[in-house]
Amino acid sequence: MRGGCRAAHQVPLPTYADLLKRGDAPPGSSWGIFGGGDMRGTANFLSDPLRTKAAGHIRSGSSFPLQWPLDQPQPPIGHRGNPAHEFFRVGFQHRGHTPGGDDDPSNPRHIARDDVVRNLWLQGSSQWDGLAHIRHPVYGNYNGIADQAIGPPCFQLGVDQWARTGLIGRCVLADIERYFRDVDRHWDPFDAVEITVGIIEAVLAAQASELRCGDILLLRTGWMGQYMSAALDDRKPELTSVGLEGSEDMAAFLWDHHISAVAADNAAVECYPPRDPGVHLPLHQLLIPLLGMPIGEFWYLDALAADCAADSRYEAFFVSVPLNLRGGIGSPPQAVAIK
Ligand code: UVW
Repeated sequence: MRGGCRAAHQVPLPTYADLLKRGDAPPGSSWGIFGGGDMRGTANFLSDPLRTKAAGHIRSGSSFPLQWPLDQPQPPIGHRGNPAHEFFRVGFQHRGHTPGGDDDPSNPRHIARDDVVRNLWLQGSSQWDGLAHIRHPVYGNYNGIADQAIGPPCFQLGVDQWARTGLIGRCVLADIERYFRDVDRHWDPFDAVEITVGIIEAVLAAQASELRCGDILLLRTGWMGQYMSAALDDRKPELTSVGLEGSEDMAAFLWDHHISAVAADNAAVECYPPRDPGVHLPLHQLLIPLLGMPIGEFWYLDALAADCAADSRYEAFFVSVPLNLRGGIGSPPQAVAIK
């Protein structure tokens, strides 16, 4: 039990080992711990005192946006498509506007433009996976929320639950790619190799980084940088990726450090494809529906990582304001780290 979490919740939190013994809720779940009707999960660690303390990490004021453009990666990975951004001239009539104004710049009624993004897959680019993204095959959705409550007309368990306060706190970057380069060990982000708890601990120790209650853990694998630096014709959208081990050990590490969210620059945070082809996205199953932990994918971490390596400070103030989209399954992170 860490002090910051006691301050936020007043009661000691159970360990992951305790959670695995639960008889009143699915084993390994945090259901009920943040309240019976809770739909925010581990984002509840991000309390007012924690945000205030996190702001103390701003020293230089340098800011690092953490997402790629909405239409990247290109080509899109898996079944997700390309967004189409369309622009419109808007003609003003006496009582309002009408779309479809002509392109004549001298027409005094046509001073406005609108735009629309069609086919925007909220899981296609840098994103948060919301808590409705994954249902556990046995136990269902986080906190026992019924399937019928997801999407219209109830719109429960959406990213709008996080938009109300934002996801704001302290982030810690674990630069795994740099660690492997520094110790001269082979590292190819396209290998389906599992990152174990031991590897994360070694990276954090090499950086002299410590995790605290409520931290947003950012994992840089180098996957997106490698994908995006290849020539367009050479990019292979069938996914193989280094990533976190999909195990209870990993879930225990994240829960017992009271991590509020975990995000990476790869496609699934976890290793893909999974070791056991019969279990799809095993870490997603342990984190999203059982623990209620936000997962961020396809993030842009390279500029932040370069700055952290330059000043040996791997912690920053972190602000993310997901879309206020009722019931949204995912959202661009709209995230920035400020050092
Ligand atoms: C994959 O598609 C691999 O992961 P997610 O559904 O979380 O985006």
